[in-house]
Parts: sequence; C-alpha cells; structure tokens
Amino acid sequence: MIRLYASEMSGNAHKVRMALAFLGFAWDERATDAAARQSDAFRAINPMAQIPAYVEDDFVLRDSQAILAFLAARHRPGEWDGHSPEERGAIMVWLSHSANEIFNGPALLRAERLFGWSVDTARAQAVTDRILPIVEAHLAARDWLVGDRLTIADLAASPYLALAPDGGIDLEQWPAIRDWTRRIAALPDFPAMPGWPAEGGA
Ligand SMILES: N[C@@H](CCC(=O)N[C@@H](CS)C(=O)NCC(=O)O)C(=O)O
Repeated sequence: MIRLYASEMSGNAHKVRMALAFLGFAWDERATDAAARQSDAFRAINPMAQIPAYVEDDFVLRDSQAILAFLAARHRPGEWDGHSPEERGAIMVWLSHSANEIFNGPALLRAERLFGWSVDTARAQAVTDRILPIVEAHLAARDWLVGDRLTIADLAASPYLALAPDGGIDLEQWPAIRDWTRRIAALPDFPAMPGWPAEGGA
C-alpha cells in the first residue's frame, strides 16, 4: 500500500495526490501537520521535515517533483515524462520552475496570507511578476505545458498557479493559466482541492 504524508492545503502534496488519482491508485494518506513533521518518526522518513513524502513497502521518497518523476518512470514512461530527450528536457524546465519560481513566488504569497508564514513579500511578488507572464505566454499557444497531453510538467506546475488567488493574484488577468488549471480540474478522477478554480467557477 502506498502511504502519502500530506496535508489538505498543501499544493506540493496535491501534485502527488493528482498523480495517484489519475493513475487510479488507492493510497493511505497521513495528515502530517507542522508538529508531526518535526517528530523523530517523520524525520526518519524525510530529514527535511517536509511534506509530501511517499512510502511504498521499504521505498521512501521525498520532494514532490522527485515523486512525480518516479511515478511517471514506473507507471507512465514516455507519456508522462517525455518520449524524447527534447521532451524530457522541456519537462525538466517546468519541474525546475515548479520547485523554484512557482514555489518562491505565488506559493509563498499564498502561504503568507493563508498560513501566516513569514515571507519576504516584495521578493515573492517580484518572482511572481517574472514567472507569470512566461507561463501565460507559453500556455496561450498550447493546451499543455509540454507536447499535446498531460505530463508531470503540468502536475508539478499547476497547483500553486491554480491556487494563486489565495495569495491575492487575480487569475482573470492570466486567462491562459486560468483555462489550463480548469482543463486539469476537468480531467476524470481529478481530486478536489480547496481553492482550485473549477470549470465555470471562480
Ligand atoms: N521541494 C519540496 C518542498 C516541500 C515543502 O516545502 N513542503 C511544505 C508544505 S507545502 C512543508 O512541509 N514545509 C515545512 C517546512 O519546510 O518546514 C517539494 O517539492 O516537495
């Protein structure tokens, strides 16, 4: 049985939740709040004391991007992680943006507002202002970040962009991003996430 250490409102956890749901898997989700993350038991699973963490039998993996790459390689090779070196390179660009600019921009603005994290707001806003036009221009010309299908690039990049309104970003000003997040939410088996705009919704 797959065990996923997560929390309901974590966009990073939702990346993995979406992958498992789209794969049609069942998993045992362990709600892991800030106190539980600091426990010795959880630090033995993830010394970074962060969610998500993935456990399957004696295999343990941390980091949402790494877990997505693992799931793709094992269960959707090529389709989810690139059919060619060129596609794999393009997917890596978006995994990297997900862990860097999308997290340090929109995700931190959201965490400041929703969870009271101490954030350098000006820096998070500047990172947001730099990455959003790049994603918008990219998606204005295509339905998916890489190729003509969902890949782990979309799974990694979408949660903190879909949830950007929680951080005060109006997605109506970014229609290609908004439509792409709705496209993902309309996929069969999409797991609900509080704050993720759905088809026709806000
Ligand atoms: N690079 C990691 C970042 C994970 C992360 O920042 N998780 C947050 C919750 S969304 C967390 O556990 N933060 C607690 C901490 O950093 O102490 C990933 O993509 O999984």
